[in-house]
Amino acid sequence: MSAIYKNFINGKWVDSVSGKTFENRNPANKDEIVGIFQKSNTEDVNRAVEAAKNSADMWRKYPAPKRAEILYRVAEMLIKKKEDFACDMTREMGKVLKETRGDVQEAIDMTYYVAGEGRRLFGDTTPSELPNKFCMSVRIPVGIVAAITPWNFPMAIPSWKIAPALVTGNTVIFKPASDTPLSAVNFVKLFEDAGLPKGVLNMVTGTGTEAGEPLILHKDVKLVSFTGSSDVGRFVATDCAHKMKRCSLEMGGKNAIIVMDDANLDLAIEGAIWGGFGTAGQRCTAASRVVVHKAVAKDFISKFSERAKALRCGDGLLPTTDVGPIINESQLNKVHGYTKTGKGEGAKLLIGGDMCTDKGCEKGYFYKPTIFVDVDRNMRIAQEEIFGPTVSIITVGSFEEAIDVVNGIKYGLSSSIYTQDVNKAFVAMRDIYAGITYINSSTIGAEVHLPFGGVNQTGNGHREGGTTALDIFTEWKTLYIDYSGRLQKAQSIE
Ligand code: UN1
Repeated sequence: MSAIYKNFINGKWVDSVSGKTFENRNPANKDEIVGIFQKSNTEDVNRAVEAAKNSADMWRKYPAPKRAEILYRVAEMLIKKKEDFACDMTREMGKVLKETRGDVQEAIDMTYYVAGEGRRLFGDTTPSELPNKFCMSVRIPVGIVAAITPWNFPMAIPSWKIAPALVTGNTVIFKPASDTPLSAVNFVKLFEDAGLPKGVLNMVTGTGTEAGEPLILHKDVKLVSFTGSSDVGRFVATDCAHKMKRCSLEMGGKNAIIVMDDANLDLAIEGAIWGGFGTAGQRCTAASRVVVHKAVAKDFISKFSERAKALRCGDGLLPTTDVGPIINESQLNKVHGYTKTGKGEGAKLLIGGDMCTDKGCEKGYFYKPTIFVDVDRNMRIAQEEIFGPTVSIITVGSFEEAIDVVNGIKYGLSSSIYTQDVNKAFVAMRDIYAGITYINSSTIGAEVHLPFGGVNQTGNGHREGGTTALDIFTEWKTLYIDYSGRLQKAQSIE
C-alpha cells in the first residue's frame, strides 16, 4: 500500500474536496509508486486562499525577527532530514543523489539566508527638505502570494519563494509541480513542526490546469511567483496584466558555454559535461549550447564526446549512476522529438540520440547523452529549450562571433566563458546579455545570496535570491513625519 499524502490548508492536513487523488511514480521505475497525492481543484484552492486571507493580518503584524525564528527552526530540521529528503526526491524526480542532496542544501542555505533578513529588512532614512520633518521608507508585504514551482528543483525553488515571502510578512499558497509533490509535503511539514501559525502557509497539490490555474486567476492573490515553462509564464503575465497584479516569472533558458582557443580545455570539458548532462540537462541553467573556437574545436569535440559517451544512465539512488531519467514520458518524447528535428535540420548527431535501454534502464524514461555537431546558430536545436541531455556544438571563428552567437537567442539566463585571457573575460562580462555569466566555470551553480534570474524572455525583470528577492515580495512604503506643529509644504510652496 502506498502512503497517502494530503493538502495542507489552515494548519490541517486535509483530503481534496472532491476526494480525488493521483499517483506519483518514480521516473526511473514506472512500476514504483512514490505516493498518492490529492488531486485538487478550484474548491481546494478557494479554501487555501481563504485560509491565507484570514491569517494575513495576524502574520503582517507578527514581528519579522520572530517570523525569522520559525525559518531558522525549519533550516535546522532540514539539516537533520537532508539525507531522507534527498532520497525521496531522487525517487520522485530521478536526479542523482548527490544532486538531490544539493537541492536540499540549497533550501537550507536559502532558509538560513532569508531568516537573517528578519532582523534587517532595511529601508532608508534620509533628511527632509523641511525643518522638523523626518523621512523614511519601509517594506510592507504584498499580501497573499501564490508560489507555483517546477519539478526540477523540488525543494530549492520552493524555498526561494516561500522563505522570502514569509519573512516579509506575506501568507502563501504553494502549488508544487504535479511530478514532485512529496518533496513539497516534506518541506511544508517542517513549517508546521517549526510552529508556523495556521493559515500562513498552505499547500494544494494537483495539476496545473486544475489547481494551478484557479490559483493564478484567484482575485485575492496579490502576487504570483512562478517558475516553469514560457507558455504558462505568458498565461500568468497576461492574466496579471488584466488584473493589475504583480507576478515574478522565471522561465526558459538556452544557455551557452564559450570555449576559446586559449581555454584550459580539460576544465572546459568538465564544465560542459556538468552543464549539459547534470540533472539530465533538465535545468533552466543547463549548458545546452557549446560555442567553441575553431582552433580547438576538433580536440574539444573528440574529448567531450568521449567523456559523454562514458556517462552511465540509471537509477539516481545508485552510486554508479551519472545521469538519471527524464521526468516523464511526454518530456522524453519531446527530447527525442528534438533529436529528429536536429537531424532534419542537417546537424550531425555525434553520440546518443535515442532512449537508453541499458541494463537497469528498462523501466524508466532514460535518454542517452546526446551531442550534435555542425550546428548552425539558427537551427531550432540551437534556439529552443529542450530540457534534456542534448548539447549542440556551434563552431565559431572569433571571440566576437562567439559573443554574438551566445546573445542570439530569445532567452538570457546563464552563460559562461572559458578563457585564460583576462581581457576577453572582462569583455564577455560586459557584452554577454544574460542574468548570469560565469568565468571559467559551467553555467550552473547559483548561490542563494546572489540575484538569480534572466533577461529577455527568461523572466520579467525580477530576481530571486539575494536581497533582490525582497523586492518581489514587498511593496515600498514612504513615511513622512512632520513634528513642526504647522503645515509645511514641500517644493518651497509658501
Ligand atoms: C533551475 O535550473 O531551474 O545554478 C535553477 C543552478 C541551480 C539552480 C537552477 N542552483 O543551476
